[in-house]
Amino acid sequence: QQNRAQSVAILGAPFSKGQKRGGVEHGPKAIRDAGLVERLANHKNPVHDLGDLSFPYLEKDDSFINVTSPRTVGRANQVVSEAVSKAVEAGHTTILLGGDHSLAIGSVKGHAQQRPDLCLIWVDAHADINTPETSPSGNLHGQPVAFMLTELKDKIPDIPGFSWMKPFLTAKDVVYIGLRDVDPGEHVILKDLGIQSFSMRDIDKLGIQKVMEVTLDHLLARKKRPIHLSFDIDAFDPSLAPATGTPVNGGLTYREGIYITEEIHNTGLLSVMDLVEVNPMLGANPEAVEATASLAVDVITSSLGQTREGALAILHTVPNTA
Ligand code: HAR
Ligand code: MN
Ligand code: MN
Ligand code: MN
Repeated sequence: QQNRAQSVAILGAPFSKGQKRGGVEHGPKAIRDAGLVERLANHKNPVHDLGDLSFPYLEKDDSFINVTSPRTVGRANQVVSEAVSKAVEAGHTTILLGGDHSLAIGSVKGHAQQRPDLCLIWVDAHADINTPETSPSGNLHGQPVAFMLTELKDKIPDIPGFSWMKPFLTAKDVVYIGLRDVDPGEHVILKDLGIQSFSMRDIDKLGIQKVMEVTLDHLLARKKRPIHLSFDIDAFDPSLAPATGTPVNGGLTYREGIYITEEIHNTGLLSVMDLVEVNPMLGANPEAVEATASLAVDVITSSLGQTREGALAILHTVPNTA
């Protein structure tokens, strides 16, 4: 157990071109407005909000095969990759606020540049492991993991905008939690590569405690190494996280979600975290949006050590009355 206390960096990534619905680019603002920085005020180490990244606007970006906005997504991810790499190099535990989940390509890549031995925990209703050929939608937010894996190298055509990107992760370094909407091509890939994954059914059957035990054992038993947590808010049940682009019924409860992040915090190995797919334009009303953004804040603060037992022992004894 490594409990080296680290400073925290927050990076906003207001980006939506990995999918076709507007609004997810306002995710970083919604999460900040829900009080992220204030909620981290008691954090034992300095918290640096590095503001929002800016992404170049590309005027011409035709689809490639059926992949939408390849150059725009590729370029944005290059920006993300450099920013995450720099923040990790500076010694920060880094939090990337999305934006859509295509941003994980750059985030995990930038992280791996500094920590090539990292492992990846992907919490999501979706596996996001379509290749451009298997993708039913052409949306890159449904494909980021496929771009990372060395085993899928020959299955990924040369997409414009991605020449800077070479696969860098192997299937045994990845665990999925929360899956319940997996496309046929994705199912074959998960099975062929033997990727450790826990669907909602597995959580029902085993319980979240066992799921986390096996997850951390699978990734860390041989060697302690940095964790990249890529958390898609749609992993939660839509009753808790309605303001998101592709909600799927039967998701994580609040307690399951927070247990996942508490267990990850307790390893002392969390190094980079993405919190993606909060879309403040998709809630039925302001309360729905606020609930989703506030849940995102809870997930982040819990990953950084906020506990349900009572936080940060400032008082070591109960004060006596005078
Ligand atoms: N699997 C579908 C596709 O490839 C839907 C993906 C939805 N993705 C996200 N990220 N919201 O998890 O298009
Ligand atoms: Mn600093
Ligand atoms: Mn996702
Ligand atoms: Mn998802």
